[in-house]
Amino acid sequence: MPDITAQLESLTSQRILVLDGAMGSEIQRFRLSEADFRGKQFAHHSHDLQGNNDVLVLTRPDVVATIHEAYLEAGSDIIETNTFGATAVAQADYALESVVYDMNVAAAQLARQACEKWTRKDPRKPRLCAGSIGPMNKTLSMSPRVGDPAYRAVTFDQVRDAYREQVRGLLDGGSDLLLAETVFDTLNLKACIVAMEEEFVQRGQRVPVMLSVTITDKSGRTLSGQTLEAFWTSIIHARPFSVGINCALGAAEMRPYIEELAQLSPTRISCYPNAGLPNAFGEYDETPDVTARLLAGFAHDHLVDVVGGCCGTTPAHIRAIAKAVAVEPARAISVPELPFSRFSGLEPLVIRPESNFLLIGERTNVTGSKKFSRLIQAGDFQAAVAVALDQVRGGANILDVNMDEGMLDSEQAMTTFLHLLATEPEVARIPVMVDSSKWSVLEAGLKCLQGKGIVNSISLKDGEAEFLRRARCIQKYGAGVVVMAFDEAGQADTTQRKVDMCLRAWRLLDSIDFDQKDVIFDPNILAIGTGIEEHARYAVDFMEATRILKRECPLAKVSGGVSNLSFSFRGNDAVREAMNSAFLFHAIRAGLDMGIVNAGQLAVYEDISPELRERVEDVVLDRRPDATERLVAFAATVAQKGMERKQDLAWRDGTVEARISHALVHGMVDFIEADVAEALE
Ligand code: THG
Repeated sequence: MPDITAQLESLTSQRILVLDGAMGSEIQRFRLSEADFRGKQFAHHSHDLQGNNDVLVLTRPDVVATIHEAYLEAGSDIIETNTFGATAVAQADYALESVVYDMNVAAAQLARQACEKWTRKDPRKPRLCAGSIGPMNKTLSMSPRVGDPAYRAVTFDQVRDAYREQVRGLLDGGSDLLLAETVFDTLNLKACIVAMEEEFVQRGQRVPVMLSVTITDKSGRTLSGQTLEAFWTSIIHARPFSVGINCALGAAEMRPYIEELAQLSPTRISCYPNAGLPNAFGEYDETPDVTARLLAGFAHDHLVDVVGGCCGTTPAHIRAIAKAVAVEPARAISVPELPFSRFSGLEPLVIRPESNFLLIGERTNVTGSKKFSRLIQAGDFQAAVAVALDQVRGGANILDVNMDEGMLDSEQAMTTFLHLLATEPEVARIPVMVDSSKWSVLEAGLKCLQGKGIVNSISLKDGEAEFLRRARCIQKYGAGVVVMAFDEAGQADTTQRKVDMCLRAWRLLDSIDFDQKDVIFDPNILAIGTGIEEHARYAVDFMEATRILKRECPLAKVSGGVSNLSFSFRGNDAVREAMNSAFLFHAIRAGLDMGIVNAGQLAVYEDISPELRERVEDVVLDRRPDATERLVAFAATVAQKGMERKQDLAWRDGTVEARISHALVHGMVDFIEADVAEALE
């Protein structure tokens, strides 16, 4: 078996490669009848088969072979198998689930034979066959029922299993590579990536993978709402040979998106547009020379490595494209992989060295909010989504979701809630952190996220083998991971134990090639001010551990559950907020990148009154033995209410500069328009 990856790398370093064009419209030219589609094999099948193009590899292989021939003759380097809809999910419409594997094997054999014939003719131009994997007619991120947004027509496991069967057939039939295309719902693609990965592991062999998304319109988003960069962030863990765009738009409209992708992705870039935008009759009439000129322009500007055609393109288009790109140089661009952690919801979240501290909204947690818990237990998921929205409007950059409650079916609650969140665009923008102490709940959550989320958490509590098993699984879903400083003996409390446990986990993750940028350490924020002497150094030790971990593992991030710190002052929000905020002030300086907080309810450090601040910092920084006593005594004199809750409008008396500055620091939008208007005068 030749190494196809090496072959593709070498070919694309020499020239632009050409895919084939549309299959469907070529099939239409044959004006096949119901009897043609049925053939002998399905003469008495229960369902009409006309229009089921995928079945033709079994019933009219001559037609499919003729089309492959035409594209190879026109100059395609890579042709696609006729398997766009050959999955059990899509074939259910025709009651042909039982022959899906055979379809994929037969289709791959047909394409492979045609390729081998043309490679023999001219060995200097090797031809390769790509197993085509379509998006399916059922989608994991959107509900087909208007009145039931949490409903899904299909489960992640069904999609994954259907793709697994297709992938197995395509590989058994001899596909040189796999091409998952026309992706409009990233979660379907993520299920496909899991299927590919599992099949590769079972076979002990991988083939190159090409991934191609569809940008539906000028919004620059997928149908399921992701921006291009969010899409890319969600699937890059597949380590594809190429990432690209096909369908929906013509080359002219696709250009800005190809430019964006070519700047972003260290992979090769593919592009196979439709023959322009459809006319009033839904037909494509961009001529071969126009498509070819546009694609040659992309090649000229070093934007693409692989080009071809989608809907409306013909062998004449491919011939023109092949001719036009033959005179362009290979792209020969290598985009560096930047050392930034990246996560995504519908939009990307990139953590750069200069990024601000990130807020992870804590209130969508049944153990962390009485209100949220009450809503979930009552089944009022809509109102629970409003809690999420509150966190986002309060500044949350990531949303922590936890359903660990004895009375709940936590897997189901997690699934329903995440399905609903996906339909609230203001919330779905940001990445989700799935929070649970049960692995099955974490995995249920991963199966709902089309973006790149974060698992909260894994640890060495159940030993190294279990830790690695979970880490590998997270890798397959392409999520980040919070690693808690916890081992077989229990929770780390001292600086040394926190660092040791995190570094032990780090080495294990490294042994399985876990992306370092996807690792988030949590060295345990534990309650201080409890009156117990051993607890006095908890905050200081957390900060010290943070400093060391950031030094030892510069690509990793550090996070923590900030509100834990002030548990012993429950009931006195003013003191809790002051403690949390003073802690954050110092922990961020020690390198803390993000924290689970009540977004929208954080006190501003500078606003804490000097007496309170001094007493709070005495406790946080463990500055004197009687620190807790003094804070407890002082706490009794401060209002029990948190700061943000009472509207203090004294700041409105300041100058316009001071007012705008106050609004920016506190994230208040109420007066900003009037203040800005005044400032502009
Ligand atoms: N590390 C990681 N994950 C975590 C934690 C951590 N997840 C859970 C928790 N700790 C972080 N989340 C919260 C959420 C809420 C509160 C504390 C931590 C909290 N809630 C109020 C209370 O209990 O007093 C509830 C108030 C209400 O009901 O309105 O303090 O450390 N990786």
